[in-house]
Amino acid sequence: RMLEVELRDALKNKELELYYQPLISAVDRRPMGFEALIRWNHPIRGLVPPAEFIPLAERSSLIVEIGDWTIEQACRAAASWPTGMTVAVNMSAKHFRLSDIAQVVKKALANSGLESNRLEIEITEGLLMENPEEVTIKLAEIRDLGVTLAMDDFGTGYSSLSYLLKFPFDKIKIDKSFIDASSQDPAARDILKAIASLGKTLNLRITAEGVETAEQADFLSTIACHQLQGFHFSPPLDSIDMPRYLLANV
Ligand code: G
Ligand code: G
Ligand code: MN
Ligand code: NA
Repeated sequence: RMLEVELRDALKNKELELYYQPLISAVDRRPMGFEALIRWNHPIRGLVPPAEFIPLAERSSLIVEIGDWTIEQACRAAASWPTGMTVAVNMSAKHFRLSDIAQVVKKALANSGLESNRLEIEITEGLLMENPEEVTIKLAEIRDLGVTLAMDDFGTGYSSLSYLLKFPFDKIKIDKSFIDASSQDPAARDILKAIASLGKTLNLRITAEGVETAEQADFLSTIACHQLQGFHFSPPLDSIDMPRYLLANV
């Protein structure tokens, strides 16, 4: 309750911050872009993770304000990065439903001057479950702007495959549980191989999340994943470390 009240002022007090985690080319191991990951710098509690406050924001229309701010902020940041670097933004299902989301995206692109093909929107299955007609129209509107649509946490939901059939995704992000398991379990490696092959057939780009070891990275490169993301390469970076990373790696 307390936290929910404080969250209302967090935006105004500039306590929200976007961290950026590199998305690494599986081919040449250089950064291609970054995923924006929101954090709340609470004056007393310290860094509050999104898993704790996004659900609170989703209980009210606060998620719309936070979501609008996030897209705007991420586009402005990316416009200042070296040419070609992309930015991926996580989209709350509630925000998507409550707002004219294509309009929000269009405005953020215009305000920042970011080319639309440098923005990616990450969507989880939760968003796709209800009202598929409305969701399809909204996703198509975003994609028509030239923005990339990525399915996040792929493989964890009830019907990941049927969603690929119904909705116009460009990219899938394989959930980190598969990458974790691949270190021990040959069946997990077979599943990863099959997903990579599916991606090739369906013309979807593939990102592997939660890559923590060189062995995982090498395996994922071998099976032709496109992008790798995880602590093996870099944690999400704050506003101090991000410019340093860009200088050193881009
Ligand atoms: O960064 P971290 O691993 O703590 O993120 C945990 C979860 O919070 C992830 O599922 C991620 O998708 C979600 N998340 C991170 N940043 C944002 C954001 O800006 N908006 C929304 N809606 N979710 C986010
Ligand atoms: O949006 P999504 O649920 O994919 O959010 C990714 C989450 O995974 C973020 O909270 C990020 O901090 C976290 N993360 C990023 N890289 C790694 C990693 O290598 N290992 C683990 N365990 N978590 C990671
Ligand atoms: Mn994500
Ligand atoms: Na994910």
